[in-house]
Amino acid sequence: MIKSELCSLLGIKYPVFQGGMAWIADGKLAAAVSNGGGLGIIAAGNAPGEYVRSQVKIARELTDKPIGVNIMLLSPFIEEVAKVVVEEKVEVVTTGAGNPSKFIGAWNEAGIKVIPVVASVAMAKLMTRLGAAAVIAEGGESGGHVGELTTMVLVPQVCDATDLPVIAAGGIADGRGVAAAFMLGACGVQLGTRFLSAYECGVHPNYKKKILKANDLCTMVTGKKLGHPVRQLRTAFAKKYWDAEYGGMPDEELEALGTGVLRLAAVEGDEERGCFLSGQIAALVKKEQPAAEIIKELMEEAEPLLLGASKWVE
Ligand code: TUI
Repeated sequence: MIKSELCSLLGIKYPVFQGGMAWIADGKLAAAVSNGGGLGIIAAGNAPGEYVRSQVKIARELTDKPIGVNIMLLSPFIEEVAKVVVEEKVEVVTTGAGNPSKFIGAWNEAGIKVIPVVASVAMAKLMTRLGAAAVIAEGGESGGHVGELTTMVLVPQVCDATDLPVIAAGGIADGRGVAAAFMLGACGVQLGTRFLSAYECGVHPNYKKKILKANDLCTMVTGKKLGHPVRQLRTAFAKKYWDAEYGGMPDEELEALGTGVLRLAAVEGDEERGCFLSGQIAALVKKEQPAAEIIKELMEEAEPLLLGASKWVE
């Protein structure tokens, strides 16, 4: 069985996190993942504090295992969400899309394990100094907000730069990806796109259908002009945004074009106007299945690969 220091640090059975996908990763999905032995993570996204509190309560009804909340640092409700996670005593906070320095002290004092996403070596070093419990090294293969570096390049360098446990993310959807991440020095993995296909994932059926139909070239990155690049499926909306971005649309109009579109995709399943965030690895997501089965499959595939690594050496 695959074990790592991440399991004892967090009290989880398998070193697998479910990514905090805005408008998608709710209390029900997080509880299913935690019950399956991984770490389920509720996405705060751009939602108010009370939404996050309600989802934590839903998860607590469904599981007695540790859960996490992902805090998106560009959120307009960041201050209230930062307080809610303390009041609700969530075990783990992960952060994304920015620098969580100003919150780490208060979260640590509350006994929360703080695990920021880092997209560079400098950020990994800073988070280590400020008291993070671990870091997530997320490559640009991932869905949603992306950094410059790929997983293959980022993970070993972050592992060299910190003594903290490193969780690899971006481009991992099966046991081969898990094994590869461990070979690069990670002691855990985070998957988002793969968990979109979980039965317990309440995303709109049109979203699941698009992920299950995706191929290798199905995603593109938009939003560089406004400084927040996001990876999404190559849809009608993505092409329209791209044309606007590179056709000289003023920043305020671009901002408006990108507002509310995640909800349209995740909740309404709007295939014309929605923004369907996805990782590059969507083509490896083949069927809908329970979250616990996904985790078990990942571990069962990765284990012989790690055990058999010596086959390459004479
Ligand atoms: O955050 C994510 N994925 C996301 S957030 C999101 S919602 C949204 N995003 C952008 C604009 C509007 C709405 C959808 N998907 N993943 C974690 C992640 N964090 N990936 C990359 C980073 C990152 C990048 C740069 C973290 C820190 C960083 O440096 C910050 C700094 O200030 O130096």
